[in-house]
Amino acid sequence: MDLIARIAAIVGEKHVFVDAEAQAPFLTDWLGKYRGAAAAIVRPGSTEDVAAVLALCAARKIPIVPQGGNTSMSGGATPDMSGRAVVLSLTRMNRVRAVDPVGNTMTVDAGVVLAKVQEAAKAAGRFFPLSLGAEGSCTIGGNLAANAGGVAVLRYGTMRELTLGLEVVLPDGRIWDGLTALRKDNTGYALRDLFIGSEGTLGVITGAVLKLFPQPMARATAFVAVNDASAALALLSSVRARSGDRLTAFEFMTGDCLSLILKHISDARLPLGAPPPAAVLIELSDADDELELTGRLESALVEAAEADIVLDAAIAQDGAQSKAFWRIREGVSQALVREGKAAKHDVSVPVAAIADFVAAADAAVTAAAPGVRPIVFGHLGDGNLHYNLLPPVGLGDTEFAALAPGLTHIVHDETRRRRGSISAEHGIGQLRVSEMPRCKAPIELELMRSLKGLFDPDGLLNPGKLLPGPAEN
Ligand code: FAD
Ligand code: 2HG
Ligand code: ZN
Repeated sequence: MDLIARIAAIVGEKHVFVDAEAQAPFLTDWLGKYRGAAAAIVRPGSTEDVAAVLALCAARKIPIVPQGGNTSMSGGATPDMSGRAVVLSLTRMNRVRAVDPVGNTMTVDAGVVLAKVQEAAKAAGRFFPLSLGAEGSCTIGGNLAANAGGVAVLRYGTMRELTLGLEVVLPDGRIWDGLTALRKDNTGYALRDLFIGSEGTLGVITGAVLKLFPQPMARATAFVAVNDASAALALLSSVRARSGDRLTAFEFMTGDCLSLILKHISDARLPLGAPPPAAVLIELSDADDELELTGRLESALVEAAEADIVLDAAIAQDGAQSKAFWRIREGVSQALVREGKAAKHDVSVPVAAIADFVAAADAAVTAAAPGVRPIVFGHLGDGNLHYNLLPPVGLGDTEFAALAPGLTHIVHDETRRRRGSISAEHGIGQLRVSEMPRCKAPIELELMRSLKGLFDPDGLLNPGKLLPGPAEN
């Protein structure tokens, strides 16, 4: 029997897509930067289906590209153009398996959409804190494979810190049942943490045990105008001193970023009139009552204004206003896509070095490419900036594409100079794979390759992603 017929016998014929129209949405990425081809798109309905498909493909040396919501910002879920790969889309596996309100855990299939997990936690009187712009379509499996961050890392940590157990199918089809809900387990190497952030290169995640938290009863949100990243950094210290770990989000946007949002996102409104030089979106959350929390935020902002750190500020008066503030921040990625083809960077540096990084990177990229437009925003409280570069006005996509690798080197060199990382949360995927030999120590690459060889000796899982081939060293 041929491969497609055998896979259809496992998952059901209607869950195998071979015609071009049905395949199309799975073969390009959210940014529209990459295109690929596949032998089939396969939608398994259970862990056993995944195991059987992987065993079959391993025997025939067929590459597998795991895919969740396909919202990767690094081309991580798009196959290459060879047409040999099977794209394994996990979105049919979308059950919340169990909620344990005593242990504060939830066990889910990997294909559950993040927003559904948040809703299920809420329905159980609990809270699942991972939050990001793509939450209506990204999946828990993708969040795990990418070790997603988002806007609440400051308080709750990344996906790695929100996860207790995993179920994973290995490239040869064996199932590792690591679905434990233990808060403490010191029995050797942390396999769970190896799979988290492995970008689908070591195994296919099919289930997870997630941590739940108490529902925050109160929220206070402010949109604050500042002069630059340096003022934002001073404001971070000042708000933190007043609010401690109630500080949940601290999101930075430059004035150019705000202008771009106003240009492209029709329902976004700035609370303080014309775009300031830069702005910060701050959110506090707690079990306190709303008045007490708003009071804390207000005092911190008054103090900062007296110290000339803040230019102006608006505190949301109700849920609708808070949502409107967040709409501004959530519109950035879409606004960027509408403006043009940006060179995207997702760097992290020590928080204290962030203003210095922005100043140095801005100076270096504009010297190298006069007129280039840095659109800088991100999770400043985590030391993570999305340092996007738009082409100079009038320069075509092809001409800018030729400049982009040099600009990326500049941005990444400024990052490394500060002992930072070239990917804080979006992962390496195919976008940054050529940067790995420049930015990772040889010993790190050697260890990563050894691990890859151990889990996936034939290199069948998500080839071309994360790890450069030996020739690219
Ligand atoms: P996919 O895009 O389908 O896949 C991502 C990677 O995971 C690929 O390498 C894929 O092969 C692998 N993978 C997927 N499922 C599995 C599985 N079950 N087992 C093994 N490997 C798997 N990211 C952030 O961290 N923070 C943000 O704030 C953020 N904001 C975003 C905003 C927008 C508008 C968009 C479009 C994206 C954003 N992202 C953000 C990036 C992206 O949404 C996240 O990385 C998300 O975690 C990806 O989930 P997904 O299900 O879409 O995964
Ligand atoms: C965000 O923080 C996402 O909004 C997307 O991580 C960033 O589009 C980007 O560069
Ligand atoms: Zn982000």
